[in-house]
Amino acid sequence: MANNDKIQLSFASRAIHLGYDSSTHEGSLNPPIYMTSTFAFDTVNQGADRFSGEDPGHFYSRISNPTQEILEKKLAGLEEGEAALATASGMGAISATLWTLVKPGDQILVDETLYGCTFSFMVHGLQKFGVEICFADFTDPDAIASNLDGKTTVVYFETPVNPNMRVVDIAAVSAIVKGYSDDIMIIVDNTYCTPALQRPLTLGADIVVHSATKYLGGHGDLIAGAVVSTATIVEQIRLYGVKDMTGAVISPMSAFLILRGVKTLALRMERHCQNAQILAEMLVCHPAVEKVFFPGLATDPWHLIASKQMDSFGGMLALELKKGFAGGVQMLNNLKLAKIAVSLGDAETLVQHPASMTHSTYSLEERQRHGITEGLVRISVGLEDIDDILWDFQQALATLVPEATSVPLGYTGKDS
Ligand code: 3LM
Repeated sequence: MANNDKIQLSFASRAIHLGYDSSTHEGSLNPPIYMTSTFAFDTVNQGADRFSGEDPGHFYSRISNPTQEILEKKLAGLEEGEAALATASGMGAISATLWTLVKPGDQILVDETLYGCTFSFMVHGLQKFGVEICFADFTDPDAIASNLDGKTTVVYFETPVNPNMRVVDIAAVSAIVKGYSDDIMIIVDNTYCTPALQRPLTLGADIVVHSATKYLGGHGDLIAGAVVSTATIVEQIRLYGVKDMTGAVISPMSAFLILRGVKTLALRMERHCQNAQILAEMLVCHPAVEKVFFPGLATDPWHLIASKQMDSFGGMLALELKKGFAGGVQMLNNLKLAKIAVSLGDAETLVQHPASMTHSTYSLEERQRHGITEGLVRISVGLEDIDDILWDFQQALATLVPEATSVPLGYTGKDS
C-alpha cells in the first residue's frame, strides 16, 4: 500500500495491504513472482555498488529477491519490527539466526521444552561447536534469573510451547533478562500465535522467529520461515546466517504463496481460535479425557498470562487420555475427518503423537526431563465446521468409553 503510514489501519487490513504497492507493478493486484536467480546490471559500476551495498538493488536471489522483499516488508510491519528476513524453512530461520549470534564459549539459555528439531539443532548441532545450551523452566522467573551468567548471549523460547502448551510470560522474561544485561538477545518463536494474536517485539523481545510453513502460509502447501527484528540484526542474519552459513533461501514461489495466505490470516486465526475453544470445552468434559492443555480454558494454569499477552488463545491444543498412550493411538486411528499428520496451522484439523513424531528427536529420558509425556496427543484445530470437528472427536472417543453418552456435558455445538 502506497500511503499506509498516513492512516492507522487495523491488523486485518494491514495483513492485506502492507508492503505492496500495485501502482509500481503495472497495477497488478497481486505481487509478481520474480523467478530469477540473478539480476542484470547496467554497468560494472552498478554491479559493484550492489555488492558493496551502496546501491540497495537486488543482485542475486540468495541475498534478496523482489517477491521475497514484499513479504519481508509485510511481516516486519505485522510483527511491529523494523525489518524481516524470509527463509526456506522455520529451521532455516532459527539456525541462520543462532549461527549469526553465537560463538564458541557462549551460553544460550533456553526454555525446557522446544519444538523437536529446534531442540536437536541446539543439542546435537550448536553444542558440538562449543556453544553451551542451558535449559530452565521459563515459567519460573527464579529459574531464569539464577541461570543467567556472563556467558549468556541469547535467551530463547516458544510460547505457547510446542507441544505441551505451557505459556511463557514474554514481558516478565524480558524484564528479568534486560535487568541483567541489555546485550542479551531475547528470541521468541511466534509460530503458534502469529502476529495476529501476539507481538513479542512489543513485549520486550529482540527477535521473532517463525515457521511460516504453519499459520502464516496457512494452507499446508509450502515450507518457509521468517525472522523479524531491527534492520541491523536482520541484515546481519541475511548476510551471514543465510548468505554465508545456511543458504536457507526462500523460493519466490513460496514467498508469493505466503503473501496470498497472509491476506486471510486474521480471518483464519479467528476461526481457528473459536473452533479450538469449543473443542477444548467439549474435550475437558469428556469421560475418556484425563487432561486438556489449552490456555483458553479458565482452569488452565496459563490462562491469566495468556489473557494478558495473547489477543485470543490460538488454534493448538493438547490432551492426555485416561487410557494413556494406548488410548491416544485408539482415538487417532478412529478419527474420520481429522488427519493424522505433523505440522499445524492448516485448514485441515491435524492430530499427531509428539513422543513418536514431532518430538522423537528427544530420547525417552530427555522427553521425561523436558515435560513431554508419552501419552500426549496434539491437535491443530482446523477450519472445518465446528459441528463436524466435534462429531469426529466424539465418535472417536466413544470407542474408548462405549458406556458413556455420546454427547458429553460441555458440548456447545449447534445440534446439542
Ligand atoms: C510440527 N513444527 O509439527 P519448519 N518452530 C516451531 C515449529 O512447530 C516448527 C518449526 C519451528 C512442526 C513440523 S515436524 C517434522 C513438523 C514452533 C515446525 C520448524 O522448518 O518450517 O518445519 O519449522 O510441530
